[in-house]
Amino acid sequence: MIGSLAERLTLQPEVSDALAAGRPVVALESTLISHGLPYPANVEVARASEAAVREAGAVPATIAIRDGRLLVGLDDEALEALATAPEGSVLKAARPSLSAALTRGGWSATTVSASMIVAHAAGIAVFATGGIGGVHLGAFGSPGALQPPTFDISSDLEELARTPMVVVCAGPKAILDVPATLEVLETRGVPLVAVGQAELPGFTARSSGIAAPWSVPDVASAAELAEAHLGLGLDSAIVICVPVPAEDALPDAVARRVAEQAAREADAAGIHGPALTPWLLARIAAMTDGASVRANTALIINDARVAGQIAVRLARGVASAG
Ligand code: PSU
Ligand code: MN
Repeated sequence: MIGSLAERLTLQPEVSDALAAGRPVVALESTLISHGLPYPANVEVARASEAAVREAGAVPATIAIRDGRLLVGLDDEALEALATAPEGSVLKAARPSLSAALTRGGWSATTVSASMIVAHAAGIAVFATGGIGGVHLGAFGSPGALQPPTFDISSDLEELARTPMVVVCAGPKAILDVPATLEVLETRGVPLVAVGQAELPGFTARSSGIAAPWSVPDVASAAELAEAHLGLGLDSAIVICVPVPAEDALPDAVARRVAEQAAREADAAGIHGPALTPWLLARIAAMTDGASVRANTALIINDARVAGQIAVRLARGVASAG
């Protein structure tokens, strides 16, 4: 027996103490550190996200994989190691690559899907990321159908459908086919709710131009809905979408234009598979002269803060929190 998920877990003492005492904990992913953002923005955002969770009154637990162990909570040295690892040395681990990540040794970063698996195994119910993965443009064929469909649909969507958790993000990443992503989430029974606006947040932009399936006025109502959802025991996640802070947002039209252009370039360059999302994010950073990195950084920290606030409310019991 090589080891179940539970046997592979290594929790930081602060995290296990908080969980044992029923205090609020927020899981954070690590692929955005290793594959999503350039250095030093990546390590700054990792530290600032942890600080934002703490300010809200919760304990942060950044998740990653090292030498066959599922790490729940990273110290500063580990964050730095992940952020500065030579290109290509950190595996991007998702549900389908989890066993490979554990057997190869060394560092792997966890995507939304792998982070949710590990967080759930550790007993953590609230998780923050930047933008969830979803249906890539062209997954169901391109308009005019000159290209065959790629079927590139992130394993994040499957995970959201099968793991009970509160997932806080700034919407599906703008590089995706967002309407198709919403359709898959609906089919798979995953509620998605926008906070403070009727429109679905657009990742690095305030709005995606699409109505959110559901919306609530504020974080308190989001926590109430999340508590109700988890209470039902449906085994699916609920996705809480908070818009990027206005001062760091890309204009909606700019975000959409660069996302579409980057997707066309990736297609022409033959970029596929797990490399696609990091390639698109890096290309958009270059196309916007770093403005997308500022927006991405701001939205990740904001998501961590809101996840902290939700975790605090859930730990108290929303009803008694008033
Ligand atoms: N959010 C960000 N930056 C990222 C990601 C999310 O702001 O880099 C990562 C997450 O780890 C997510 C992954 O799970 O991108 C999706 O990759 P793919 O499309 O290959 O499933
Ligand atoms: Mn993919």
